[in-house]
Amino acid sequence: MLQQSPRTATGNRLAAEICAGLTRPGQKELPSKYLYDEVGSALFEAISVLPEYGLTRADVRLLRTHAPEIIAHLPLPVTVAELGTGSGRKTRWLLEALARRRPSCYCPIEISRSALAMCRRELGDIDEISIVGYEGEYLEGLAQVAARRRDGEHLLVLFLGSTIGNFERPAAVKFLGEVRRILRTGDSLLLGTDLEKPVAQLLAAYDDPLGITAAFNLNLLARVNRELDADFELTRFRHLARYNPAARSIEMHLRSTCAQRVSLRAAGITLTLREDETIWTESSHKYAPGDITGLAAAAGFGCAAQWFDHEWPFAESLLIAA
Ligand code: AVI
Repeated sequence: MLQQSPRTATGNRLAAEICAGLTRPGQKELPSKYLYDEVGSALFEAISVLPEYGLTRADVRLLRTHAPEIIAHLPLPVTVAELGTGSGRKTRWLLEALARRRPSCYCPIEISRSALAMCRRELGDIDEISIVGYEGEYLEGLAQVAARRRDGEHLLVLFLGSTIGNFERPAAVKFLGEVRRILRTGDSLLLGTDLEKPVAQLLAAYDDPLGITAAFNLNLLARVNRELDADFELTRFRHLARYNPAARSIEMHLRSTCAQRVSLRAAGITLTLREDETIWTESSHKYAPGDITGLAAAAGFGCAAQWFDHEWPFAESLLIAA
């Protein structure tokens, strides 16, 4: 079953957000959530198995090892809502541990239709778990899941893979605060967070020698070409990954190799770019373990338990709505 937002509303939002980012005075930006169309989702799957990018493997190791313990913390019955599923592969460990205790419903929420389809293919075979997918923005989907829950049913929200790192820090607090407002006291949030590590290791993870991350980044321009009838010439842009020490984040940019003009015909705008000017496409913030409990508290959650991966520093935190 798929709950869907109207196609035109989704397309209008994409056009409005892309135009706002590209016409902003100063640094041009594109929202990182639009990296994940069908091609982008497939490229992200490839990134997640690159030797240089340990983040997904760390997330999976923690969930595989601790899923029964995580589930044991939860009051049952529980409905699981996941914000952004990717392939859904790492969620299997949690759902299988849950299914062993009680039949439950799993609600993946995704703006990417292809990721939702991938997730259904990946997880559709788990007996005792029924899947109800939501195509749309995270908070809108979560509000729908919360509105449909039965009396006495607990909600577990999964926000894995350190997607929280793709929010600016104040926006991360605001976002988790909005999640909290949709929940009831005692509901849970399992938050995956990538931790700080040496800059050289981070740069290698976000600028891999095969160029998969570069293709992932450039595909955003290809997507704008496809969806907004734009004429970005991809060979005139280079992937750039750099560490921002003040923000403790890795930034991805697309650097224009020459002065150029680009039209987004379906949006009715034309841009000019200077040589070496960049379009900022993503930030990936890294956290210290102590930051996570502070972030949780500021958003209205207490921390019930944390699990750490030491091979690729990464944390899984079970937060409870206070
Ligand atoms: C999804 N997100 C947590 C990834 C990250 O590491 O920030 C996206 C990504 N960008 C480049 N490589 C992977």
